[in-house]
Amino acid sequence: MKKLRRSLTAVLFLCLLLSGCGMFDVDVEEPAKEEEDLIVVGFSQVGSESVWRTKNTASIQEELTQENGFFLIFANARQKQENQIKHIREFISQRVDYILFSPVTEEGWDTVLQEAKEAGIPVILVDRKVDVADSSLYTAWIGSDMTEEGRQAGLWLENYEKENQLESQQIEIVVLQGTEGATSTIERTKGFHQIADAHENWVILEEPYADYTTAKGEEVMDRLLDTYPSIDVLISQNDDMTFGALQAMDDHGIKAGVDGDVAVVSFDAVDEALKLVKQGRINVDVECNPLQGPYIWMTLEALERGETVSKNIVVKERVYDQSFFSGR
Ligand code: GZL
Ligand code: ZN
Repeated sequence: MKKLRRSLTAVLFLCLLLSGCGMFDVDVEEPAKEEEDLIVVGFSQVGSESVWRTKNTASIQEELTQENGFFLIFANARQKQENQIKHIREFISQRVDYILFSPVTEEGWDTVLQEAKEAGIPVILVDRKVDVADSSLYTAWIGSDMTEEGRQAGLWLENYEKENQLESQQIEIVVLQGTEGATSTIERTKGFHQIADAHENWVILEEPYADYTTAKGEEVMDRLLDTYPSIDVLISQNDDMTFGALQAMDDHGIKAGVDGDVAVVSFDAVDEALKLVKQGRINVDVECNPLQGPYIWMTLEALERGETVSKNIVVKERVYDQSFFSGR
């Protein structure tokens, strides 16, 4: 019945248009699907703390469009869990078809996700994960293997140590961690330590949190530079914090990057950071792919067809080191 109504609407729309403006060669926009035909998705996003997050939001908004059959209700949580819990409760009262959210941190979701389950609304996690007792509280998680990202940073440092014959020297490392309790922070730290802990000459001086923002990255890196006179390596868990840390190093008259005083390892690999890799200000950038929109679209379409989807859907990504630009 719905399909019949839609095609009648389209024909009527076309007639009105052509009769109104004659037989011009206009490309007739298909009228957006009737509101009630659309799949309503409530999306609570972490915030807009980083370039990566902005790209992630854009990727999802570009796929969950009315043309693709969706009505997207977007909410920005400004990096606060209480805002996300409020969003989810609003989505439940609006009786959306799906709840999509990237949990700012992993703990504290059991109650509100139980409410979504009792309301019969499937929950899709994107990017970050939740630590809940009952994994049936969400249908699927779509994101990156961030433990592997952390390992890649460690493997690059192993190679750097070999290439510069540093195996017998003490390598002093500082780590700018992202938001405390976030999956990306937990897993990147875990992955890096899986490699670092095998090297007793790698000394991790301090691993403070800097919340994935440029301002915090600069502030924390400034304090680290004031505290530790001989930092050899910075591991920074996203490019936005790296931008701030580079500013702090400039202020301290310290050369960052290739042939510098401090080697810089970053994560996300956003365009602005890749330019700095090319310039040698950042030695290596471990990509975290923000383009999760298509994966989410495909997952929702499969669920709409009544198909089961895998619990964990991992997106593809790579590492951008100096060889990427020198073609070696
Ligand atoms: C990674 C994502 C992280 C990014 C940061 O999947 O959770 O959060 O690395 C963002 O830029 O703030
Ligand atoms: Zn200082």
